[in-house]
Amino acid sequence: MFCFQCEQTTGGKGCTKVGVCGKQPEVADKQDELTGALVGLARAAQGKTPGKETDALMMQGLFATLTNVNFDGARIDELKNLVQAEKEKLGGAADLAAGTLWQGDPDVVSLRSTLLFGVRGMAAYAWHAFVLGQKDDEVTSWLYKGLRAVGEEHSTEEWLGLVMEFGQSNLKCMALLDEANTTAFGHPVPTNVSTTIEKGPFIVITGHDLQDLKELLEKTGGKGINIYTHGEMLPAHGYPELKKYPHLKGNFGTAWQNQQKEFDAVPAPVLYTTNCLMPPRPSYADRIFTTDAVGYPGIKHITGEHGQKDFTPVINKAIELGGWAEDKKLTGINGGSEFMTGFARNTVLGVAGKVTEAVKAGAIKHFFLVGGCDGTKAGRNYYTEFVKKAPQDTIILTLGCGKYRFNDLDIGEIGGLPRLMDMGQCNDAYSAIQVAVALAGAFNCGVNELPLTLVLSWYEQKAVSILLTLLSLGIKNIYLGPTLPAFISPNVLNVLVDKFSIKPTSTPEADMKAILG
Ligand code: FSO
Ligand code: SF4
Repeated sequence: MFCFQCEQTTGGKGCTKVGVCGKQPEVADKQDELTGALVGLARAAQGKTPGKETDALMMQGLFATLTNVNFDGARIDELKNLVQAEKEKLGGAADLAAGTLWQGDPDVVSLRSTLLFGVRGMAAYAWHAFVLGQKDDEVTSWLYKGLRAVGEEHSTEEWLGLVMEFGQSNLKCMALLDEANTTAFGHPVPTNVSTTIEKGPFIVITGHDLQDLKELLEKTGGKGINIYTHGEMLPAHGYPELKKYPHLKGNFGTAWQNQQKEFDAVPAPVLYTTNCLMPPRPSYADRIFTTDAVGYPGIKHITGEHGQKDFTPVINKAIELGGWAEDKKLTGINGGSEFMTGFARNTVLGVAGKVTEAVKAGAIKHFFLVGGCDGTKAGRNYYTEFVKKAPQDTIILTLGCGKYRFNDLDIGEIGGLPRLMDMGQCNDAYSAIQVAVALAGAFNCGVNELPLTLVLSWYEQKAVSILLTLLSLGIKNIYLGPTLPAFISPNVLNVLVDKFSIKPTSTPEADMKAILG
């Protein structure tokens, strides 16, 4: 096996024996074969208009190769067979030999991998929009185009051009998902989310799929079962069409990397709708369920398309386990008992006048977007410390699961505006971009001239796709941590530093000083 697509990769170089994530070598090899088959499908589709089912298969196939999504070799094989059958229907083409993905000149491997991982991330977002009935042909066709490009030779300039073009395509994809989410569930509104679990049966739902949450809420209504979000599902509480369900009670636990500790000894089932799934411990393996792109050998999988899923096994498990006998007070990482969410673009732009006035009056000196993914490395305390050290006249925008490092801290307000605003899931980087563009408009300057610094944490391929979008927008001086991607070769890094002044995070003190002077 060879895999270096995520931040925790072995030795900062690549997993070759087994994944740090728990991925077994035969599953890694099968995922490479699936990728090769998807390249074949993309080739077969060239010059044709693939149908909706082919598009869905393309998205699902890519989604299943993301970090911490699918560890089930049988499911990966099944997907590969479906992809190959679909390819034949389109007239056939050669698959890309799996081994060639990671071979060749280090800079070419680096650029090819960057594009591939970005496309994987975008496919996940495209899929979430797709299940809500939204599709953008430009975005979908870029999945095919990107995969064809992965299987071809290009000059360095061409690769860089493709990567930037991809970034623009992913911007459209995030816009599409934003449209899909807000059309289906309304615009998020600021919402306080409790960390206390009420007594009685409950279900924990994790991942990013808001439609799965809605269907689960519908199917559990009036049954005396409460629903708690976990991880990237937390922002669901801000959406009017989800928060209206009285049994959507609060949030359980924190970010994905704490699940093996947090799910132990909990008298409730957990439903995984997307990443990040860690190998389940025997102490709780019998009460977790996967659905959609997620899979793990031996773990019960809820099948069926959205709208037709049968959650009965999860519901029965919740009733059987019964929950806690008394309300259980849990807290965030810093001991806080509430998380605030719902500061997506509509809410923030709704107070844009107030924000610009506060900047002009000197009450707000700087904005930080401290966002992205969480992970296991001890160095990720950087983000907690950074937020704690941010001066009182600064605003922190956040998104993604990295926020659990600090989202239970009370860091106060500026003129009635909370200093910490959670914009949502990682894909809601779209909201942050919209806010930055609006602020730049209000101040009649470019985004790079704003008193705004992006301090990002990355972990897996969705974060890669977002980073490429930010770069394609010409955003400079991004601080990136906790370590730089293993798939970025020294020469490619030089290009990124030259063109975009990307900076690896150092210490919160030094970075804060460099930013604020
Ligand atoms: Fe996190 Fe996992 Fe959003 Fe990722 S739960 S790490 S980029 O899949 O999704 O921030
Ligand atoms: Fe290693 Fe990350 Fe790949 Fe898992 S996804 S095998 S941890 S690089």
